[in-house]
Order: sequence, then structure tokens, then C-alpha cells
Amino acid sequence: MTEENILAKAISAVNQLIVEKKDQIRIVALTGSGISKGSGIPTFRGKDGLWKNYNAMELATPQAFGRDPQLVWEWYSWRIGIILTKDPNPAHHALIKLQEKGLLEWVITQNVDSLHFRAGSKNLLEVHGNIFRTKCMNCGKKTMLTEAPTKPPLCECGEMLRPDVVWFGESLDRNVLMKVDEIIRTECDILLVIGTSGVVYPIADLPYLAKMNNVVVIEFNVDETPISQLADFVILGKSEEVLPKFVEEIIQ
Ligand code: BJW
Ligand code: ZN
Repeated sequence: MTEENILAKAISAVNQLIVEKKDQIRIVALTGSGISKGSGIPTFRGKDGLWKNYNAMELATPQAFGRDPQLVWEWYSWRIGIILTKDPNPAHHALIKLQEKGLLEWVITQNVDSLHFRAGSKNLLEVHGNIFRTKCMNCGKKTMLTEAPTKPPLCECGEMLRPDVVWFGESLDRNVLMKVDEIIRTECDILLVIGTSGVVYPIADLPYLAKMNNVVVIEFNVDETPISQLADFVILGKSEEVLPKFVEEIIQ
């Protein structure tokens, strides 16, 4: 089947559900770094991914920060600098159109780049944190950055601040995890899985949880992933190109 046919089939399945449920359809988007690729922000894995040139374990773990906070901050400052020059792309905006039509219940994002927020997403869960937020290692105070720090920033209490993101080996916020679990089990008819490799747990479990709860799973990615095997539809293509087409056909 061609990509156009798969897209058409997914659109027709969603429209049929909308008719059956009399517009009470609840769509949830689960996004990863691929949705921001079209904005010019690198993904993590793959040939142009961040982990191609940087070792995840030397940068995205609490141990790495403990060993060399200067190095870790340099990496985050570099990324903040890139993100500050980028804007939400048509995929982020397509989700806003779904939201405005009352069809999109939640956006669950693994991204830390704030692009969903900047696009105008309302019910947004940033499950891996936010690169612009810092957290004090001592008093826990959280602060927002407006520019890339040139050296490791300090809290008013004198202790070093860290990026308020979730590193490998750290638990995601318990309340957020309980919320995403509840959303998938009780507030979701259709899950759009957009631009994630689906290999980082516990979030990688969500499409499986969705399937167990009879949710229709539609994947948008440039490549197949482990999620493709369970997805009802796999739409291959750049999310910034394909998602707007999909949404246009759903909301008309
Ligand atoms: C496009 C596109 C375009 C490109 N259009 N698509 C169970 C089993 C095995 C391991 C574990 C497990 N439970 C926990 C673990 C350990 C670990 C883990 O999952 N490891 C695996 C890698 C094996 N998980 C954790 O440590 C988590 N904590 C936890 O579970 O605590 C309890 C615990 C601890 C220890 C042991 C056991 C339990 C925390 C995970 C935190 C992840 N943090 C990061 C960094 C965040 C901060 C930062 O940004 O610096 O989060 S890592 C990185 O990966 C980042 C992302 O959010 C996350 C997911 O990546 P994502 O978004 O999917 O990006 P990519 O690059 O992987 O994929 C991009 C996709 O886009 C690709 O598919 C492309 O094809 C596609 N694409 N262009 C559409 N234009
Ligand atoms: Zn402090």
C-alpha cells in the first residue's frame, strides 16, 4: 500500500470514529524529538542525532553532572542557544488546530524544548522536564532561564542549579506518571505517536498500554520503530508535512 493510501485509510478510520462517537472523540498526542526536527532541532538517536557526537552517559545522567557540571552545562547551554533561534513548525501548529476543534484532549511530550507550549498547546505534559527550567540541588527552588547560561548558574542559596530535565536513571515525576497512565486508560480513544523512537522507558510503554485499552494507535515517523508493530496505522513521512494533511482531513 502506498503512503497516500495508508494516510487516507487512517483519516477514514478516524472520521468514522468521530461519526460513531458523535464528535465526542478524544485524541491524545504522544510526541518525541522527531516532531521538532522540522524546526531545526536535532533528535537524539539516528544518523544526525545528538548521541552520534555525544555520549548520553557522559551528559544525561546525574552521575555525569556530579562528575563534571561544567561540561554538562556547556552541552545544555549549546542546546538552549539552538532552541532559542527556532520556532514551532507546522506539526506543532497542526496539533493546535485539533485542540481548537475540541478533538485533542492532551499532548504528552518527551521534549524539553517548549515548542508545544510556544505553539499554544494547553493540556500539555512535559514528562522529561523543560530545558529552560532549572532546579536547585540544595533548596529545590525552580527558576526559568531566558538565555543560555555562560557558566553553571547558581541559586540564591549559593548552591549550583541543574537543568530541570529527567536524566537516565532518574524517576519521572510520580504524579505526572500517574496522570499519563490515567489519560491513556480513561481519556483517550485515539493516540497519535509522533516522532519518537519508542525506546526510552517508561514512556515507551504508553502505546502498549493504549492498545490494551482498545485505543486506536496511529504512528507518524520517518522510519518504522518498535511501536510500528502494534500501531493500527503507521504513516511514514516527516511529521511537519504529514500531520497538517492528516489534521486538515479530520477537522473539515
Ligand atoms: C521524525 C522526523 C520527522 C526524525 N518527523 N519523525 C525498562 C527497560 C529498559 C530500560 C529501562 C526500563 N525502565 C527504565 C530504563 C532505563 C532508561 C531507559 O529507558 N533506557 C533505554 C534507552 C534502554 N530509562 C530511564 O532511565 C528513565 N527513568 C526511569 O525509568 O526511572 C526508573 C528507573 C531507573 C533506572 C532503572 C530502572 C528504572 C528516565 C529516562 C529519561 C530520558 N531522558 C532523555 C533526556 C532528557 C533531557 C534532555 O533533553 O537532555 O529524554 S534521553 C532522550 O530520549 C530524551 C528524549 O525525551 C528521550 C526519547 O527520545 P525521542 O524523543 O524518542 O528521540 P529519538 O532521537 O530517540 O527519536 C526520534 C524519532 O523521530 C526517530 O524515531 C526518528 O525516526 C523520528 N524522526 N525526524 C517525524 N521530521
Ligand atoms: Zn537553592
